[in-house]
Amino acid sequence: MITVHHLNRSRSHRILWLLEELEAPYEVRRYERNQKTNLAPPELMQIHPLGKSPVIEMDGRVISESAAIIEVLCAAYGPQMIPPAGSDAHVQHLELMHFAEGSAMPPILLNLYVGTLGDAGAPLQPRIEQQLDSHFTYMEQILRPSGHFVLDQLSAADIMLSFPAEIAMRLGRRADFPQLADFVERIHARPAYTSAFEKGGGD
Ligand SMILES: N[C@@H](CCC(=O)N[C@@H](CS)C(=O)NCC(=O)O)C(=O)O
Repeated sequence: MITVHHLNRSRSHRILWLLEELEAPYEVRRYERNQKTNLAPPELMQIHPLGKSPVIEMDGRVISESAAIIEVLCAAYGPQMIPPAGSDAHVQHLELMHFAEGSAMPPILLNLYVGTLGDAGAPLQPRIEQQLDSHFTYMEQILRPSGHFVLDQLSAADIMLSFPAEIAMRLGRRADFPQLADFVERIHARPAYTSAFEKGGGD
């Protein structure tokens, strides 16, 4: 049995969504963000020293980092979600699995944190805006006519990139990035996405 340590309004939705797509057996332990600080509760530190989510327990291992968790779950339950090793698509897929957290998320987080500084953060804002634009534009441009990032069907990269794409929409960038907006609409319409949302507590 897989246990998903799920924090509300977090990247761990990716994991619930994947598990629902793969119809894999799992249980969810839910954690709520502190209403004032928005941080994870200290109980998550008892599962993993970073105290963040997602974390899963599987086959006696505690596994963190959404991309790593997704790779492990696809290897066990959904090899069709990752292009065959040795293909061009596999290399592109690998890049995007890393791009999602390693490149797309840093400007999003900087925007969040620097935004709390008010005028003190103003000198950094142009660079942050430029980086947000550059990463969202890249995502917009590489979306395929099928509405997926790599294959013409759902892949693990689509699941990893769903989080920054949703944030682009929350930042009000729908009109600037219409392909990304369609992507977000389409994933939200998937039954597995909706049931993952409910399993996660609907928040
Ligand atoms: N790179 C990690 C990021 C994990 C992460 O930062 N999770 C956030 C939720 S989206 C978290 O747990 N934040 C709560 C906190 O930092 O207290 C991943 O992809 O899993």
